[in-house]
Amino acid sequence: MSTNISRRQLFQGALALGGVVAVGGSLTACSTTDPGGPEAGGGGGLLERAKTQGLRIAIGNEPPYTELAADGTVTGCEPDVVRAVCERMGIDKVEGIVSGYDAMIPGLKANRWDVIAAGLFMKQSRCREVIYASPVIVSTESFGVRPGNPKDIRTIADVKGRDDVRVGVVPGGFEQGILETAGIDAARIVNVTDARGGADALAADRIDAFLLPTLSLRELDGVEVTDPIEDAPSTGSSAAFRPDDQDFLDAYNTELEAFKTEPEFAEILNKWGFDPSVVAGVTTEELCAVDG
Ligand code: 6CS
Repeated sequence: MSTNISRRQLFQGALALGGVVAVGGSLTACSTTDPGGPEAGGGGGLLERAKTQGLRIAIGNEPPYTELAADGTVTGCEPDVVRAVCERMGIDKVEGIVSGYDAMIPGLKANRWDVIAAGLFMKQSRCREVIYASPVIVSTESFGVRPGNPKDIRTIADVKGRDDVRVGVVPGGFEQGILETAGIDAARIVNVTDARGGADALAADRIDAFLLPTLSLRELDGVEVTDPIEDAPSTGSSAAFRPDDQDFLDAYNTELEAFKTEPEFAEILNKWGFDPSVVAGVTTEELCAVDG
C-alpha cells in the first residue's frame, strides 16, 4: 500500500496512508476540570501562567493519537509532540484531561483546559471556533467491520447506497460529520461511546461498520480494518487553542516548526506507526478548508 501521495490527492480526498507518530511522553493526567480563573484563558497571559502552573490539555484516550496509561501517564501522538514543544518553551508541566470529542471545543471555551491535543481533525466548522498550530498529524479513515466484511463496506458511497448498513461513530466526531455531509440518514448513524464501545457494538451486531481513523481501529482486538477509505476527506490535526491565545500559539508554532526539523520529531513519529513525510509541507489553511 502506497504511503506517498501528491498534495492534489491529499486534498481531493484520495487515499493516503500515514500520518504522524509520537513517542511516549511522561505527561500526567489530572481529574480537575474546574474552569480556571479569568486569567486562565483568553485575553493573553496563558504563556506566563503555563510556565508557572503548567498546561492542561484535553485528550480523547484513543491510541495512537492519545493514550492514558493505567498509572495516569498521558502519551500518544499529540500529547508527546505538545510535551516536546512545551519543554522548548520553558513549560515543564503538562496535564491531560480525558474528554469526548464533542465536548473538547466547549470545554476549551469554558477554560476547563488550555489546549486540545487529541488529534481533533481540522475542518471548516472547527477552524471557525479554534485556532490550530502547524499540522502534526495527517492520517486516514477506515471502517472497522466484522471478520470477512460480510456487507462488503469499503467506501462512503457503499454506505450511501445500502439502506441496511448502520455505521457507528463517536459523538461529535469528525466521522459523524463525514456521514452527515454525505447525506446518510440520521437513523443509520449510530453513536457509540468511544473506540472500545464501537468494537463492542460491532461484535453485538448493533452496527455493521465503525468509522474511525485507520490506526485507531488497528488498536482494537476482534475488528477487521478496511483499507483507508478513498472517498473520505483528509484528516489532519495539531494542537488547538482559543482564538484569544494567539500570542501563545505564535510562540508555540515558532518552537514547533524548529522541532519539526530535528531528528527527534521523526523519531517521535515513527514509533506509533505514522509516516512523517505525509505531513511535510501541509498547511493549517489547507486542512481548515475541509468540508464539515
Ligand atoms: O477529529 C475527530 O473528531 C476524530 N479524531 C480522532 C483522533 N478520532 C476520532 C474523532 O472523531
